[in-house]
Amino acid sequence: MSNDEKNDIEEKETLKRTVIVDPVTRIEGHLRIEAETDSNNVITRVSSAGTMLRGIEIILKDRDPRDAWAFTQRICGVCTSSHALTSVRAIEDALGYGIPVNAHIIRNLIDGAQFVHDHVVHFYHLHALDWVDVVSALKADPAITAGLQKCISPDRKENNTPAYFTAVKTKLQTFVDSGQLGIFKNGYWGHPEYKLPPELNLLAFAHYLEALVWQRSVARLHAVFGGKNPHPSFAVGGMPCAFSADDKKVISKKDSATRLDSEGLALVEQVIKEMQTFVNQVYVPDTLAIAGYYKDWFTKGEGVKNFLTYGDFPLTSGMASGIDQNHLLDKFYPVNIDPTQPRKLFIPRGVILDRNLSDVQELKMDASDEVQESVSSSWYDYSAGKNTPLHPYKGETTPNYQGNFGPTPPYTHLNVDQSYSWVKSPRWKGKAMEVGPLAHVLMLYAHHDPATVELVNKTLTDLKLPLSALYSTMGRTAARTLEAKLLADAMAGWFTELKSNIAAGDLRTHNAVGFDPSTWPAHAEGAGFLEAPRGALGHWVVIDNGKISNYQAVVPTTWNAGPRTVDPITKTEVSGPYEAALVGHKLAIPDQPLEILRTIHSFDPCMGCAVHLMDADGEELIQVKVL
Ligand code: NFE
Ligand code: MG
Repeated sequence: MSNDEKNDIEEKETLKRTVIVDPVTRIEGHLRIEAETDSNNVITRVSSAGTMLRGIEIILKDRDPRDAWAFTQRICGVCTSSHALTSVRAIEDALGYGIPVNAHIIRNLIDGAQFVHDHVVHFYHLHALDWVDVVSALKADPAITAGLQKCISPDRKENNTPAYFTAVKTKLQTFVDSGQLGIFKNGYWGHPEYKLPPELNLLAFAHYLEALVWQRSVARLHAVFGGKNPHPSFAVGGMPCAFSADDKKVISKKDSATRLDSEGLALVEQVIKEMQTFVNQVYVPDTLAIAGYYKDWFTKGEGVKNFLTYGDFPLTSGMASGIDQNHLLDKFYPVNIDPTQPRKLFIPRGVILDRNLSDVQELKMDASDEVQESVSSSWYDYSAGKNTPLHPYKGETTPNYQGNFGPTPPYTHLNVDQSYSWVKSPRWKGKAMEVGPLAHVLMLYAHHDPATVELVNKTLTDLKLPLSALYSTMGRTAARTLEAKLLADAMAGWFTELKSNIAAGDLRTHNAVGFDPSTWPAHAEGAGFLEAPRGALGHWVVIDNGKISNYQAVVPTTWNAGPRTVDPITKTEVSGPYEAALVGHKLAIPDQPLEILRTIHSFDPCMGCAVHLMDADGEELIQVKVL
């Protein structure tokens, strides 16, 4: 090798660097990404680290299981209903409660509303600014913007005039002129990777503002059924709301003192329509328009190629009225991949391995060798040893930061070859799994759900893309949009079912039978499941002598953000979905790692959910350094 060549290599070595994004903003909680790059600024290895610790699982020990939902709900204020619903299902599974058919429907409506609300907020307020250059919108022609909206959303009759977009532009100009960009301050405005024309940037900014108003309005569905939002109320055994079939009829005491009447139901119907209108006329067209300018993002950011769903939204059509004793978990919801058989869950349960949609694997939540959590790269200990993953029934939550290579702050790097995160690493049979909207849409597609197949195929045809385009950053983002539409439409159907049940005289929303702890077994175990907006959520509970003896929540963002593990058979490194998705990204400007944000945001992280633990003494454990 000549000296020149040697110098060249040495120079390239010095150009290698680790790009650190800490904290990743426009997410919930604290996430740090350490991305190692080569001399061409291409990412070669990534470490995803949750840098925050909280403590719900420990707090639940020795409590009454009927109260668990209220505690677990405080894991997160973003998925405001998800943990509560998963928790009541876990307790119902453990104790063998059936719930009324109407309670299924109300839960579906609350959960569905959570999805549609959360997805719109994520798209406009958390993720869009990775694609939309707000400052460029100042160059837009309002008349062309109005024409653009008429073109991509012809059904929209309001907010579509040049005057409207002039007013939006003035608002933005005033904001910028004030010198206080506020929440827009740290954007990489002017970055060459922003590709939208100014008019599309202005249109998206207008919808950013509209979505703020819309999300407040549609949150009312939760308040009607659950008393408030965030954190609507739930109950083991059903739902804590009672119906009145006829407003004028005197309700007997046994039916309940507080009741939901025709006015409340009319409001629910109105909210579902508001959801469908905004999704159909704004969210879907905006996603397609923006995606059309970023087609290269349909070929990068894939991740681990494996997808997992627990399934959700029990389908009640055809169920006898009254109490449904058969809703409990695995035993009654086996994987159902025969498209000729009616599904029992709107989103089916299963595992897709290596993109293979024609061979969905069965998943059992209570099988000890399927779902497991590893702490081999996390700041915890397990009594059987750090490298022995545990099924959640046997799960342990023993933080150990200093003994597990947590660096003393202030630090510049984590010990990424040792332990480097507060997030555990959930695995299915040792494999990393992506959960979330893309997993949902793929699972529906694999089950030949007619609405999904039609919507996905039409979207891909419009964008002139193959099915494989879904396995990407933009595919993940588009899947989120499409499932918001699928769910808003499904909600309208579920609401019709609820109304006809009420009209037929079935007013039951709660099953009090079995509520007395003296009737419970001395030992019981149960698993609750749900699809949250960010993916598969499971709670596992062990009840001994009427009290919780172990409680483990394995959360969507834990699946996606968890750190590396070692494959038990091949002994090779298994990256988590965030880590795998970022490898191969080329950073146009390493100091402005917009590409990292695009892919990480496409998963919609919620680190509060992912690390639901806390330091019992409330002491500062890590000082987060913004680099
Ligand atoms: Ni904190 Fe959550 C959702 C749950 S996330 S937002 O969706 O469960 O991992
Ligand atoms: Mg947990």
